[in-house]
Amino acid sequence: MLVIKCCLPGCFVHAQMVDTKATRETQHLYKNLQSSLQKGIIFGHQDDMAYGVHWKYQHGRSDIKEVTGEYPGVFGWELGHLEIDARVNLDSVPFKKMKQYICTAYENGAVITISWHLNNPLTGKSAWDPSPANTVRSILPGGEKNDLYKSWLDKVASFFNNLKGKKGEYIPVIFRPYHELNGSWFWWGGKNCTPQEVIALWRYTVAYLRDTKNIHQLLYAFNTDRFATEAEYLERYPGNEWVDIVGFDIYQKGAILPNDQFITELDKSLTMLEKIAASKNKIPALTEFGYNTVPDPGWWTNVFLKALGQHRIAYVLAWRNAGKKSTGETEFYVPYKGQQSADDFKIFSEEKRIFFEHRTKQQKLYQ
Ligand code: BMA
Repeated sequence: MLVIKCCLPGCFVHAQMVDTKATRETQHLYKNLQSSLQKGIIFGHQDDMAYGVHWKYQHGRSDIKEVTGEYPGVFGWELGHLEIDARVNLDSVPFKKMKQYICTAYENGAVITISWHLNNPLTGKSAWDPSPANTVRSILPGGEKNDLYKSWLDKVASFFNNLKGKKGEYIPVIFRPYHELNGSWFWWGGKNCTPQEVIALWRYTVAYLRDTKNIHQLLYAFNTDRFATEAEYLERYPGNEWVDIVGFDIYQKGAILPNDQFITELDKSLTMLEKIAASKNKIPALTEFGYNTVPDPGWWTNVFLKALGQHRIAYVLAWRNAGKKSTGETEFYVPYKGQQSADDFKIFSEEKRIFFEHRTKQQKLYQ
C-alpha cells in the first residue's frame, strides 16, 4: 500500500484517501478498516439504538443486544429531512437523539455510517420522486437549484461538525450519499439522469464538503444496488480520487425456498466487489442487506454466513427494524428476542470472524 508521509510528526496520509487533510481519527479509521479485512467482518445495523420492532426510544435498548448480549459494531443513521430543517428525520428519528447515539457509539469504539435520502430539490417531494429528469442538472453549478443545494450541504456540514468526541475531536463518519444509483427509484439514479451527471454531482458534493466547508472527518462510501457485472457497477463510479469505500445493497426477497439463489448471487457479487476494491485500492463493504422479517429460522448460518464465506469485506449493515409502519407494512432485518431466527442469530454472532460490539472495540479503530 502506498503511504505518503506528511511533514507533521506522527501524521500519515494514505495516498488513496479522498481527503488528504483527513483528521487523525479519520485516517486511523481508514487504515484500521483496511487492516481489519484480514481479521473479520464488522456487523452493523441501521437505527439500532433508536427503536426496535416492539419499542421506541428506550434508553440502552437494542434488538441486537437483546438477542446476542452485544450492540453491533457499526451504527447506520440517516439524514433525510435535515435539509428541510425538520426536527426528526424521514423515519421519525429526532436529530438531537441521533447525535447522542452517535457520540455514545463512537466513545465505545464503534463505526458510524450515515446515508442521506434527501428530498427531490426540484419538486420538493421525496427522494423517491424521480421526476422531472433534470433534477441532478438543476443542482449543479449554473442550475436553478444550485444555491438551494449548497444550503442543504451547509446543513449537513453543520450536522457533522456538531459530532464531537470527549476530547473535542470530530467524530469520523462514513458518509454514503446517492446510494443505489444504478436503480431508477431515486431522482439521482438510473434513467433519471446520465452517468456523467451523477458523477458530476458526486464530485461536486465531495469537493463542497471537503474544500468549501472544510469537513475533514468523512470517508466516502460509493454504493450501487444489486448488480450483474463489473461494468454495470462502474458505470457511475466517480473515480478513485473521489471514493474511499465501495459497496452494494442487496435484499433477499420472496419465499424461503430460493435461498440457494441468494447465496449464489451474494457470493458472486462479493467476489466482483472484492476484485473492484483490490484493483482500485478501496475498502469493500456490504452497505445494506437483509431479508425482511427474516422468515427463515436458519437464515443467518444457512444462508448469510455461507454467502459471506471467506470473503474479505470490512463491514455489513443490516437495514432498520422499523416494526409495523404507518403504511401497515412490517419491516425488520435482524431478529428481536423471541423472533424465529433469534437463536440462529445468536449462533451467527458467536462466529469468530463476525465482530459485534466487543471485538470491534478491541480493534481500536480510531487509534
Ligand atoms: C427504506 C424503508 C423506508 C425508509 C427508507 C429510508 O428501505 O426502510 O421505510 O423510510 O428506507 O430510511
